Amino acid sequence: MNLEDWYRQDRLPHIYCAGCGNGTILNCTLRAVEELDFKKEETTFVSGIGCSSRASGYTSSDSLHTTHGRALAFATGLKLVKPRQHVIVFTGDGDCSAIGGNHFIHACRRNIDITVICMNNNIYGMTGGQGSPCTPYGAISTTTPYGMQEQPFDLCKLAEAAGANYVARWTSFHVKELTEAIRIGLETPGLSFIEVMAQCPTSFGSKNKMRQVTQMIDMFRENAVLKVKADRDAAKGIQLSPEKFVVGQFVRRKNPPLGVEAAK
Ligand SMILES: Cc1ncc(C[n+]2csc(CCOP(=O)(O)OP(=O)(O)O)c2C)c(N)n1
Ligand code: SF4
Repeated sequence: MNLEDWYRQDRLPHIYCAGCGNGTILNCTLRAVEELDFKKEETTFVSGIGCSSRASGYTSSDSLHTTHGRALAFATGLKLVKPRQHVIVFTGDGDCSAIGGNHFIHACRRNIDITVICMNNNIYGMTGGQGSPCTPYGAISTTTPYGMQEQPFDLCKLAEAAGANYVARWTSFHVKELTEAIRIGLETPGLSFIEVMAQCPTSFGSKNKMRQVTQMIDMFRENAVLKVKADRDAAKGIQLSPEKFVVGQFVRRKNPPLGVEAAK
């Protein structure tokens, strides 16, 4: 199997807007799956509803395109019934942390052996750009025309605190690091959570002075701070400025997972 074989060709062309970050993230995921030499019949992609969640429909193995916010519930059921199956979830920041927020914390607490890839574009992209629990403070969305007045979730801190065995954050700019993180996530027993900051030029960039795709990519490149540097700065008492965010691996541990077949 090569990378192209993992795409469901008869579903192309895809629905994504020109310059959307989701395609890059799907490609990094399929590359990681291909590098690990997974077999189609042993791999299932699961997703909820949203632009991000459409990704599962473009894969050539079995996939479940479920209901909004419920991907992790479907994925948990699947993994418990078929513990040998590689179960990979595509979700959006709204799908994962708003309507699906409770499933998210409990999937992490259970440490169910699945890999969750959250395409965080800071808003509800599919429905026209409403604010989500991940909309940055002050950002414009259709439901926050004067700027978001609530603080956003840090999804990685949430996943780590709730019990996930592997947690990392990258962006759609960091394709090599992202592919590597997904590969490590797939190899780590227990819940692996990979948050990917993704550009949505249509519903987010256009309202936040980043009409051009390149402006969003530049923003990722300039504002992403490697975890080692952030830790070094924190030790010196230097605070991260509000527009910056940390990327890298936050946790990789061996807490007992759920859904891993017991050794006979
Ligand atoms: C139960 C239910 N409520 C609301 C919707 C409408 N809806 C579809 S996608 C979506 C938001 C998707 O946002 P996100 O998960 O962040 O994904 P994105 O489109 O940004 O990738 C909403 C509210 C729905 N399909 N089902
Ligand atoms: S609305 Fe945004 S997230 Fe959805 S396909 Fe278009 S650019 Fe991508």
